Amino acid sequence: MSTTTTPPPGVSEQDLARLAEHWGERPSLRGWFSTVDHKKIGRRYLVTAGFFFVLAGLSALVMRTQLARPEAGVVSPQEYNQLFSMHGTAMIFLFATPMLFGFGNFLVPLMIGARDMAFPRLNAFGYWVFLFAGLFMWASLPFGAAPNNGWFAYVPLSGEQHNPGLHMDVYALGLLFLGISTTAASINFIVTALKLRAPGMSLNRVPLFVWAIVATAFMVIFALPALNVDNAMLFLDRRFGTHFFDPSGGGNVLLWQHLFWIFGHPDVYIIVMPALGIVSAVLPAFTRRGVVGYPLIVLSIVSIAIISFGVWVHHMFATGLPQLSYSFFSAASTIITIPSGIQIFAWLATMLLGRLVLRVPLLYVIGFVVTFVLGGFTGAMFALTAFDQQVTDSYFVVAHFHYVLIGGAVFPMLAGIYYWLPKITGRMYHERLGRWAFWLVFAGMHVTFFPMHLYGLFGMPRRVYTYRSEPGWDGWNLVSTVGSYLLAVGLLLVLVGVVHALRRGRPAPPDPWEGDSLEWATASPPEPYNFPVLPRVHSLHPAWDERTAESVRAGATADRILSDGRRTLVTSELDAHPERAVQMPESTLMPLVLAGALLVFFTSMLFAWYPVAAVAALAVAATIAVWLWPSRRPDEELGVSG
Ligand code: HEM
Ligand SMILES: [Cu+2]
Repeated sequence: MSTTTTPPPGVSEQDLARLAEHWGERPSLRGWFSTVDHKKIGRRYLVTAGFFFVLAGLSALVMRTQLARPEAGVVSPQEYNQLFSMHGTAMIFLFATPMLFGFGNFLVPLMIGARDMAFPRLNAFGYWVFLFAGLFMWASLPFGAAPNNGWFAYVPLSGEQHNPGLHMDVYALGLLFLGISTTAASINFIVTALKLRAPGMSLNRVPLFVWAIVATAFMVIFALPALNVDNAMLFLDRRFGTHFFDPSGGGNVLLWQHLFWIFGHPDVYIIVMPALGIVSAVLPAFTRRGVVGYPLIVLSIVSIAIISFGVWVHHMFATGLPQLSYSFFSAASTIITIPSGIQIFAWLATMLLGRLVLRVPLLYVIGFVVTFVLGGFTGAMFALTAFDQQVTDSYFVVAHFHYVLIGGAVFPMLAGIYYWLPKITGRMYHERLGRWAFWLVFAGMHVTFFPMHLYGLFGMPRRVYTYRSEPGWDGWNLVSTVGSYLLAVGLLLVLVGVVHALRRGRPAPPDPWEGDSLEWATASPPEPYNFPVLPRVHSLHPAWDERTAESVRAGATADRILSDGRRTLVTSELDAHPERAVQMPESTLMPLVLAGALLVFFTSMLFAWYPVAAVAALAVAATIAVWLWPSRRPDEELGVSG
């Protein structure tokens, strides 16, 4: 039963018709390109990031095929360098973060009971920039011009002298371009979660997933500038003869590494944190109880966000920095395991105290706990500098971070995909197909990456395109490769499951799981306006709360003003007290045009067509001016009766 057919009492048919008229879009080509609906944009983020994941995964399969046997010749060393660099760069920047932001885009407004993100046009703009920047980077691979110096692009190897050609220009410009998108999305998440929460959703009633997204957004705002500055300096060094990283000109090589890891370490948490938020969101539905220790989890989210900025040097223990700094960063790296541990224990307690419903999303959550704890364990070993210096740049490291990233991000994402698929598509998935996929993914992951610990300890270095036959290396490498194919088949089955659901899936009811947060109080898929009346929140689990349901029945915030246009409610930051209604922007092509102008700018910078770049820069400025030109009537801020 969907909320369209029967309006909740207190809302008239006319109200619904008015809402549909203001928020709905006629399906047309222009409408497709100009939409600012957070649900459509969120879906596009998920699909596009999934597409980049497939490309990065195929790169990994080629690498694993090359490494199956010693002295193989599937790819050349130059090709191998580009493959692992694009694989790592794309997995981190074009898949993990955008995928999680896709979940955030779709879910944050629904979970907080709003009608859209705070800045819908900025949201659309962020998506187009992400798409264009991703294509910009991937397009270099078929031309043999892809980044080729690893995902962290250390100088001097990425400098002009050692690395002529376009490879590292693609890296620097691509990441600068992409950074615009990530920054825009982060600002949007912060403002949305602070200002658009449903009345009554005070800070202690904000869903853990939303907390996680907001903490992540803050981390992005503080961490990303370091990476942007780094890449801008790299590009200037390479193209315009500056010496930021060149010691012969007074520059400093380690400066790259410091700035990179000031960004890069928090980035690990930027990836894992929202994924942990997914776990906290999924668990209540499959344990039939709220997550244990809400305040402790919030505290741990906030402290991880802060401490993660104090540990970057643990990526540089082999650089010969002062001994004392090693001790400090080693200690900080150990301390950060505490808040992570708190969350794990809270989830375990939730599962122990709850009544488990063993569906596919919960399987992935269990797979996540097992895998992530193993990855955390090898990570704690690195915090010992002596051990770190032994295994640095060996396959042990590759094993460790795939346990963390696949265990800590990919498994939760898969849990999230199965959990929210009914909400996003309006269709249920096939349970048995989902289970098969899970077991293949889980087994494939461990068969691929567990042996890497071993041949890493036996001394096999990472980033080598081939190796001599050596006892302990040959056999285990073959095992890894077989595992990676197993994993690929499992992931393919996930995709088959999604397509099957879209084609054949049973229509989903509004709340198939009895979830506890507000997205389940909407239709599946939600109407363009999300909620017929904005709900009033009375507890941490509004969808389980009779009072919230009652408030919807009573038309709690069915203030005429809220259905009189494209409007949503602004509330106060701390206790979510209604302040006013605001007019939300209509669909527009502006975001696409601006992103397109930026694409022209970055492409012409890449090929050194500076006059074209100058014209594109003017076009960017003009578009922004048009975008910001005041056009809305001054009555856009409307008072509402509390
Ligand atoms: C889906 C299955 C995956 C397979 C089979 C795989 C395989 C590999 C292999 C073989 C390497 C080592 C290349 C080398 O050092 O010679 C590698 C590196 C890497 N992978 Fe993966 N990977 C997978 C998924 C992921 C995911 C999901 C992420 C991140 C979210 C990721 C991030 C990285 C990074 C950052 C590197 C390091 C690249 C560098 O050295 O610069 N991988 N992967
Ligand atoms: Cu780190």
